[in-house]
Amino acid sequence: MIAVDAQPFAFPFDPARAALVIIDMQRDFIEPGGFGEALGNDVRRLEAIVPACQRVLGAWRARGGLVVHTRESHASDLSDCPPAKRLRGQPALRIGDRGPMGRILVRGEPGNAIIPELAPRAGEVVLDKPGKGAFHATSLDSRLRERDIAQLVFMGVTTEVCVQTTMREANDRGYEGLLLEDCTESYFPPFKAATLEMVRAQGAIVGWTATSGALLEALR
Ligand code: TIU
Repeated sequence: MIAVDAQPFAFPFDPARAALVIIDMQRDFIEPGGFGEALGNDVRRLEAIVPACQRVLGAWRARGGLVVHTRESHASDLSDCPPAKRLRGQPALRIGDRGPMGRILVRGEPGNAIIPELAPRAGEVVLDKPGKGAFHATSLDSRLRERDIAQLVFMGVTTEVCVQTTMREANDRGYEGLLLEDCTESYFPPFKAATLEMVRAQGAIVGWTATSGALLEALR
C-alpha cells in the first residue's frame, strides 16, 4: 500500500488492484462541432487537461496497469437512447443528428472517437456507455471484478456530469475512487470546484481528490 497525498486525507493506494478510468475524452466533448458545443458550451476550455492526462496515462502504461477508456455513445438506431435524453432542451443538434463530426454521440462516428493524444492501445478496455455513469447498462463492474480491481483512479470530462456520476456509481459498488483534480474539467468552473468539494467532504463520502503530480510521485 502506497500513501498518495490526497484530500481529505491520504489515499491508501494499492496499484496492483487499481484501474485508471478515463471518462469520455472523446471529440464530441473536447472539439468544436460535437455534442458539448451543440448544448451551448465553450468546449475549448477542456483541452487544457490533456497534457496532464497524457502524463498519468504514460506512467500507468509503464507500470502495466489496467486502463479503461469510456465513450458516451449510442447505437446507430438510437435503441439505447431514451427519448427523455434525446428530446430534452433545445440543443443546436440532438443525439443522432448529423453534425460536422458525423452523427452526434453515435458509435463509430468521427466525433465519437477518443482524442488522438489519449488514443486507446491494444489490450486496454474501451467501453461504450449510453448513460452518464459508466456502470449503467455496461459490463464495467464484471470486467473490473474479474480482474480483482478494487480502486479506480478517475480522469476525464465533464467533472460534474459523467465523472461524478461514475464515481458515485463506483462508490456504491464498493470501489475506492480517486479523482485527479488537474485531469478533469467542466464547462462550468464553479461546478468543477463544487464537485471536488462534495466528493471529498464528510470524510471522503464519495472518494478522494489529488493532483496528478501526487499520483505520479506515488507511482515512481
Ligand atoms: N454535458 C456535459 O457536461 N457532459 C455530458 O453530457 N457528458 C459527459 O460528461 N461525458
